[in-house]
Amino acid sequence: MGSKTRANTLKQFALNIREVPEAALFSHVSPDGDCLGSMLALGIALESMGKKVSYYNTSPLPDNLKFLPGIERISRSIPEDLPANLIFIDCAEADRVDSHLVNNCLPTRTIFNIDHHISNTLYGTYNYVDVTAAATGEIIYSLLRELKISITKEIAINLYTAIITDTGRFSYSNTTAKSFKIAAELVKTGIDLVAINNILFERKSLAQIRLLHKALSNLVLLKDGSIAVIVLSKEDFAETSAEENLSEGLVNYARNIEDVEAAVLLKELDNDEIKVSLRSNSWLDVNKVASKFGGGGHIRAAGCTINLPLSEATQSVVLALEEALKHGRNN
Ligand SMILES: [Mn+2]
Repeated sequence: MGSKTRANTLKQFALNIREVPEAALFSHVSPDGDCLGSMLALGIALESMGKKVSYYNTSPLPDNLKFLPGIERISRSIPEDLPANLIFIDCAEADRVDSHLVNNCLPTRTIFNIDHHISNTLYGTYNYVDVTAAATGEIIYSLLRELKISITKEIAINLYTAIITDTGRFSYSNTTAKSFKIAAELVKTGIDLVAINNILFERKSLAQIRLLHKALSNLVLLKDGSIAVIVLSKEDFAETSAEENLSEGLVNYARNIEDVEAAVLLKELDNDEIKVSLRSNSWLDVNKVASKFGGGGHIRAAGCTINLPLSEATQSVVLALEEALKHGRNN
């Protein structure tokens, strides 16, 4: 896959950002290490340039990301009187932030769209979408270099977190030499790798372990073991006292089973929406499968939200995966 940097050069994007006196920063719902780390790193950098910055994310923040420098600055509610410039970080679509915001403010604001999702809809006034970046954090690093910002420890912790979470500690297929090079520069600032890794990947709450237990007992294999499905109902979350965001990464247990090509985790949320995470191992394009349900993401990792009862949503997704697997094999 060649470079698919779209719509603006990084240099032009940096020039445009440099002119902004004040900006509101947004990252996607169900936040992860990449969207929050990237947003905070960029915000801290813009503040060091003397700009006024505000930070928004409408979801509860995962406990294991609460160590990120600056995270206490993020507000959950979005005010009506937003500044003229809005920066969307790691969001494939603008309504990954908030549909109210999209309907009410976007037409009257200048939107900066910084992302690495192949499904990005280029909704910004300025778009910088690099699908070869393993994490949006890599793009932010290059942008800060372009802006001649010196990388402080606070920025480095945020960007390192962005990269190691989206690359699965440099193990997913999106990992490149550039991921390592940027990480090496970040490590030079003296960040505590052991502590960051422990918080992000090792330490678990009891509720998380209970949810893992549920997920593994609910796991089923279909189609000669090529599809692995985990379903988590509202009752499963209630019984384990686990918040929805503690299911992060559980889909990997399904994907990790030998001979599985497609793995899916379906979660029933409080508002009766079904949140779906899709993964593939070696060839299936799950971005395509997710897009059938109005979602998207990456080729090996994508997601969507379905407004159907849990069992029907499960059936539809499994059917779509079966068809995609059959189609692929016949090619
Ligand atoms: Mn990302």
